[in-house]
Amino acid sequence: MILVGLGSNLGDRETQLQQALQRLEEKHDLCVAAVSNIYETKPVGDMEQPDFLNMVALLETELTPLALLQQCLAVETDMGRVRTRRWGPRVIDIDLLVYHENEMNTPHLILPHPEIVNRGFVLIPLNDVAPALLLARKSVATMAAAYLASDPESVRLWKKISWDSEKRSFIA
Ligand code: PH2
Ligand code: MG
Ligand code: MG
Repeated sequence: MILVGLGSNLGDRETQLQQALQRLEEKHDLCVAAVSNIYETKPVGDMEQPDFLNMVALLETELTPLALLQQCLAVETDMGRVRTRRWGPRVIDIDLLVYHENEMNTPHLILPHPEIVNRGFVLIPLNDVAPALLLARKSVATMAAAYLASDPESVRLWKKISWDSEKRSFIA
């Protein structure tokens, strides 16, 4: 299972999420197998910025983890992302969360992403596509339920979608 998390809080957020997936599919031997619903989420870390739309996508690809990471960063740059302050607002952020059973810890990439378990804006959408996935010996479903119980406000369902693999777009 290969999973990426997407986030946007500047401009036309939904279109940018969709464009990011379209551009990932265009770039290389890669396809979007499934998507979570879209959630509107309160900013974490730096509160002085607009609310995000967040989602998670399940990918199929033969790219290595580092090659896939490069593709994600290239799409961010192509879409006009400018890195100003850490955790600041962005048109698109694409984070590699999980790459099969791969565990690695390098300066550029840590797998599985170490912050998944702390972030409602990742756990809740992840629960749509991979509820049984185990991270730190707990299932995503268990962690997502615990997160919602402790903080029901910060992540809310924004739009129910699935992925149309022929049109390469969201269907509501
Ligand atoms: N991304 C961050 C920092 N804070 N908050 C929300 N709600 N959603 C994000 O995607 C997000 C964030 C750094 O990547
Ligand atoms: Mg991020
Ligand atoms: Mg990122």
